[in-house]
Amino acid sequence: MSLRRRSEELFAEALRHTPGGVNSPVRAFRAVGGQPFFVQSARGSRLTDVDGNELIDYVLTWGPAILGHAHPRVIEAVQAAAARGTSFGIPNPAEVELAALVKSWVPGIDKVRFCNSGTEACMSAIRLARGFTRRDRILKFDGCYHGHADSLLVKAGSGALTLGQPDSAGVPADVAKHTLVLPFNDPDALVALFEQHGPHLAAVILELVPANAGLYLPRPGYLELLRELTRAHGTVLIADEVMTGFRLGRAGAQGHFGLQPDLTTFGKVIGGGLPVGAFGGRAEIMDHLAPLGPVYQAGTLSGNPLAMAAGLATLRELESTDAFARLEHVGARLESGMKAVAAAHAVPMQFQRIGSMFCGYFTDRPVWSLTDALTSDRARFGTFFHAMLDQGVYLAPSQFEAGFLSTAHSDADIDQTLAAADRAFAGFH
Ligand code: HOZ
Repeated sequence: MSLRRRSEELFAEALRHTPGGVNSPVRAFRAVGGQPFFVQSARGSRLTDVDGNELIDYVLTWGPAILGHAHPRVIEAVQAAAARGTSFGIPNPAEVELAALVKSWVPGIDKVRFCNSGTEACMSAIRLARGFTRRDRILKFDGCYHGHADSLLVKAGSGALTLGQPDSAGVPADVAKHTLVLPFNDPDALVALFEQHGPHLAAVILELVPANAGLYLPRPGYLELLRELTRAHGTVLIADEVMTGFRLGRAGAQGHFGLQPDLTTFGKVIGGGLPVGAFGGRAEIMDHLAPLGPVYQAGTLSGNPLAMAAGLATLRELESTDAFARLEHVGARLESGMKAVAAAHAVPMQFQRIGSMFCGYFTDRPVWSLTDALTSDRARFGTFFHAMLDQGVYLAPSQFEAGFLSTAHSDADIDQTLAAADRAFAGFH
C-alpha cells in the first residue's frame, strides 16, 4: 500500500478545485515527476506529512524558516501579536521597530518600506527606480527570478525555468520590450550593453547570488564592475536579497561581497515565515515614494502586525545567538560530505554552496551561469530527488531551486542525509 495515500487523495481533490492542484507552480513536482505530498505539521528541521511520514526539510518553506519550523520565540511573538489584533491598516509600533532593525543591519539603507511578498518588493523597486530616473529600460540576468511581476517575467528562473516558461504568456510585448537581459558573469557583455543603453537604463536588478537556476556565485570583480557602470550612468542598482537577505549574514549577500546597492529588496527571512516583503535604500530614492513623492505603492496588509512580530522575533534570535556560525558549520558539513559521497560513486556533480544555501548540479562542468546550469542531467536529478524523498529527505523538487539549511538542522540530520545520498548514488549504477 502507498505510504502517501492521504496525500494522494488530497491531491486528487485539489486538482478539482485549484489549477494544477497547487497555489504556486514549483510545488507541483512537474520537473521530477510524481505528486506533491501534503504537510500536516512542521517543527525544527522536520516536516510531518498527512500520512505520518517524517522528512528532513531542505526547502524550509523556500527559505524563510532559517530558525527551523515553528521556532518557540517566533510562535510566541505571533500569538502575542494576534491576541492584540490581526491587522489594523494604520501604523503599529512593530513596523518602526523592524524598519530600524533592518537599517541597523544593512548599511546603506536609510529608509525601508514593507509590503507582502518578494514579488511586490521587486515590482515596487523597479517602479521606484523608473520614477526616480525618469527612464523606462531595465536590465536583468537570464535565470534570475525576481517574482512574477510583468516586467520581470522575462528569461526568468525558478518555476518559470523549471516549467519551461521563462517568458510568460500574458506579459504584453510592449511591457517586455523594456526589459533587457544578459547572461550572468559576462563582463564584456555588460560593458557592451552599458555602452549602448547606459543613459536609458533606469535600473539593473540582480540576485547577487543567483539562486533560481540552482545556485552559482558571482565571479571575482563582476559585482564591482556592475557597481562602477551603474554609478557612472546614473542607473539604480537593485540587489534582490529576497533569498539571501538576513541569511548570508546580517547584511546578506551585499555584506558578504562588500557591495553597496542603491536599493535592496527583501522577503522570506524578514517575515519569519509570514508573508512579508520589503524594499529599502538611499533616502534620496526612497523619498520618491507616495505620500512624499510621485511613485505610488500601497497595500492593505503592508506592515501587518503578525508579520512584523514574526520578522522581529526571527532577526532578534539571529542577533542574539551564534546562528550564522551554526549555519556555516552545517553547510560546510553537508558540502564536504556530499562531495565525498559523489566522488566515492564517481557521480559527476558540482556541489555549490554559500553559507546555508546550496545546490548539487549533475554535471561535470563548473557552473557560473544559466548556460552552465542547463548542462546538468535533470533526469538524474529526478531520480536522486525521489530516492532521497523515499528515505525521508525532502529537497526542492527542481534542479533549478536552491536548498536551505536552518539553525535547527543538526549534525545527525546531515549524517542521515549523507547516508541517504550514498544509497541514492549507489542506485545509479
Ligand atoms: N520564491 C521561490 C523561488 N525560488 C519559490 C516559491 C514559489 O514560487 O512558490
